[in-house]
Amino acid sequence: MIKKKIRDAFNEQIQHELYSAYLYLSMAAYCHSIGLDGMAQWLRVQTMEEMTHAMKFFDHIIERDGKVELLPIKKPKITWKSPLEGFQDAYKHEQFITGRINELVKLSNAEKDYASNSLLQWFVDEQVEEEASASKVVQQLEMVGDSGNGLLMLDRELGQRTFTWPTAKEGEGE
Ligand code: OFO
Repeated sequence: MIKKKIRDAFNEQIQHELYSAYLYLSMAAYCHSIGLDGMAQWLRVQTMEEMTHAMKFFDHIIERDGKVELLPIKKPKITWKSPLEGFQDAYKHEQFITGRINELVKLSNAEKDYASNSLLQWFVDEQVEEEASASKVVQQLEMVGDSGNGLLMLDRELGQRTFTWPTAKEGEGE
């Protein structure tokens, strides 16, 4: 059975991951509103990924006989000055999430919870990718600057991103 301390921290992490989904979905709506449907597609895929992150914590709590308690999710920002500002916010947010994951690793070590630790190792690796992909888009947007053509080309490229549901094994957080 999962310890209360870890369970409470994982319930909070579900809230953070769902907030991530909310933030990306809000950015997707913003990108649609300014005609950048490719960026919106990238962000919609990211929203789905965040849902799978939340579900990994959800499943872990349930499998270890813990109680899932869904916490309120705050309203995300709904508009940005530019896509660049939006992706800069996303990058900052991913750095915040990395910090949360690191705190969870520390907690699971202190509590000698090896099962949680194993789950968290997946997130440690995932956060490297999460930060890298947000930062890459920030860099590309900085390069494009005010060029409308450049922005349209980047929009087309980001629009290629697709979402695939994790396999049963990944979905179980193993
Ligand atoms: Fe769940 O990794 Fe992004 O926020």
